[in-house]
Amino acid sequence: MLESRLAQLEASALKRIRAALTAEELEAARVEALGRKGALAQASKEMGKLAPEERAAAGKRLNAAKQALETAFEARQAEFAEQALQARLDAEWLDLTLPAPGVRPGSLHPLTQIQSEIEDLFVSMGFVVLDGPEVETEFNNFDALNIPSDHPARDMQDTFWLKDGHLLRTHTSPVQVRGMRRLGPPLRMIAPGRVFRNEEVDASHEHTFYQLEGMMVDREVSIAHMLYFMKTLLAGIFKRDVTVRLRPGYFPFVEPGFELDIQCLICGGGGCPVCKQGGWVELLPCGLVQPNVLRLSGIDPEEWNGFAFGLGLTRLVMMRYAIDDIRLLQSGDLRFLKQF
Ligand code: FA5
Repeated sequence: MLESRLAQLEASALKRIRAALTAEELEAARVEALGRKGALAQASKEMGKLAPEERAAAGKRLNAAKQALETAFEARQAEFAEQALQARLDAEWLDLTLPAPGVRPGSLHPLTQIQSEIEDLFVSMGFVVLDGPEVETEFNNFDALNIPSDHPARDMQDTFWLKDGHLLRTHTSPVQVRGMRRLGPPLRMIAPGRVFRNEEVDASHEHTFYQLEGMMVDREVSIAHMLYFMKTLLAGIFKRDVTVRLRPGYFPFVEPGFELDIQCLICGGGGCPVCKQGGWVELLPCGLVQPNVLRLSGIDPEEWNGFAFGLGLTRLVMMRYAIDDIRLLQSGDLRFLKQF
């Protein structure tokens, strides 16, 4: 009797195992038939009540049923694993023939590009490229440039003062002073660098921007020399005719002093926020070096004279690439930088 029950039990458990559609259903079928309190365990307990001669045959039948169910269970489990693997392979399919996205090459910042072009140009004309500290002494930034402490010209450049009396240089002109003292005359130097001013930021004014100082000291330097180098500079950068105007300018360290303005290349001179609607952009102040400036750096103005200019490098970059807001240049915005 137990044997025929085992046969029935095996048949119905096999049916359930084979019909299981999910791992949960399969596990439930397994527990019911093969679990510790399952049907087979129950039947096994009943064996104790059988007569010894029946017990051997029933034991064999029980083992056979157990074997058959375990095999069916493992087979169904393997089918589920195979299905899961197939589903994953379908979902995670990769097309290895697609072209790779590629490495996007980096590029130099437009300021760095123009700076090195100007450096190459001036080096080819016998100039040296000098560097100076961004934290300067008051003496180098002002006094040595003929701007004494009570001089109103100091107010022209709003200064970031540091606690110990030093300052963040407001222009690259202190590098002239360092160059004259270190190298002496004759001297041809340029000095590109970052400068700082405590002023209101707008489309054409930054608190942190770049200038490029130029200076030549020799025995007979004239305004003609100065104009020659400045024209060569602009021709080298713009590679086409640009309209400039020269007007008198006041800087205590040059005499006479000039402002060289460029007709705004953003609006073509019609007026825009960059040129403050005036059509012209201040770009390249310059002049012949004030004798006092030479003297303060140990050069005899009876024997030597020179010219100097202070190019607004950031503004030059804006003009060359028609960038209509100076703030873009230091924004770190990749959408902007990717264009160069
Ligand atoms: C000076 O800084 C003088 N040291 C230049 C000089 C050197 C004159 C040698 C004579 C001889 P100025 O303050 O004008 O001058 O600045 C020079 C240039 O820097 C300006 O023409 C302008 O192009 C640029 N500039 C000035 N302020 C800013 C600013 N806030 N943001 C961006 N560019 C500026």
